[in-house]
Amino acid sequence: MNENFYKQRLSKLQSLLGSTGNDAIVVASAANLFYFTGVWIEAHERLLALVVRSSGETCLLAPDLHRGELADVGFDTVFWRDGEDASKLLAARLESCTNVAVDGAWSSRHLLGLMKHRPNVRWSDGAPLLGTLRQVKDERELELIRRSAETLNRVMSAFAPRIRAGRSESELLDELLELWKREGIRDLSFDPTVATGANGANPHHTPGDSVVREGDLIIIDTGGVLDRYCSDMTRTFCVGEPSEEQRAVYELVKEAHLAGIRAVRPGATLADVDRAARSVIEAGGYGAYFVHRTGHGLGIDVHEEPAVQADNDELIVPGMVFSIEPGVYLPGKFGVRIEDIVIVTENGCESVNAAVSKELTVLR
Ligand SMILES: [Mn+2]
Repeated sequence: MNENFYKQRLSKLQSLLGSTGNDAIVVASAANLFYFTGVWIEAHERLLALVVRSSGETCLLAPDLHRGELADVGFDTVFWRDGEDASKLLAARLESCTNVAVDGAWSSRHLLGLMKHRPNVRWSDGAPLLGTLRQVKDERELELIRRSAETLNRVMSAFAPRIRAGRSESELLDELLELWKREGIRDLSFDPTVATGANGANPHHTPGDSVVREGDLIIIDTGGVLDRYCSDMTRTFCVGEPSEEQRAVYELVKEAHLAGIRAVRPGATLADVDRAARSVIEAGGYGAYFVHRTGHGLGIDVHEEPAVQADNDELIVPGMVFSIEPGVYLPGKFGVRIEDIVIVTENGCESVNAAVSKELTVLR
């Protein structure tokens, strides 16, 4: 905790607590705790939480078995042992608090225990507070996100030539996982999507026994975790010659993706970006088949704030990081999705996955 950026994050959180009328917040997810402490702990069912009060006081409540990992963390820490009522110890740290925000990712059983000990507190969802902080990245985070993306760019480039007719989705998945391992990456952002032919019409298809056939479009969506920061990219390839419809839909999604990227600049809203991408697909007559938001924030979590969607009127600011990933999904036929992660700059954005081509690639 000797490093300045952790202190800066904490003091930003304190002032957000003040400006939103909260006396304290309970921070609890592994990702949120990492953001404020630099230590990654999966506490599973045990209670691990950081209390931050608007007055500036902080206290970490942690299972005793994590004592070693937390030795240098620099917070006032209360360790508890199995058999103790950890929520009672936590409640003691919320003495005289009236309004308390709670990490949205905290387990409800811990919250329910805490509520029992503090019946007069008004509780609220702390996810918007934490999301607001984390959605604007500092230079150090941006560098980690770029490096994580460069690893993914190499993996995707090495993987594409291995896609051929006759290979099954699960065989291809194994090769993809092997390429990640070769880069030294063991944690993935999520289970990869390898979806060939009609399976591509399911945005989150799980790879199975389906075999790639000549004339299939195949969607590959993958990402890894490097130094705790995620990457995420989707490309759609064609195995053999595409049909007229496949080509037309591919070009439409590519245009939508590029229109989304062009719409990203400080001062525009996230809804503007969604509209820019969606209107291209609507104008092409496929609006009903673009069934999800245009994108999501990315950082320590693969899905975080901000959501790039129609109802998000929040202004875009430099340092935000999110995906632009329009798609068209035609049931029984095929799907197309193209996704890059972009970093918002002073006058537009930088795509961290631009090194991997978005032109329709025909694999043979
Ligand atoms: Mn994504």
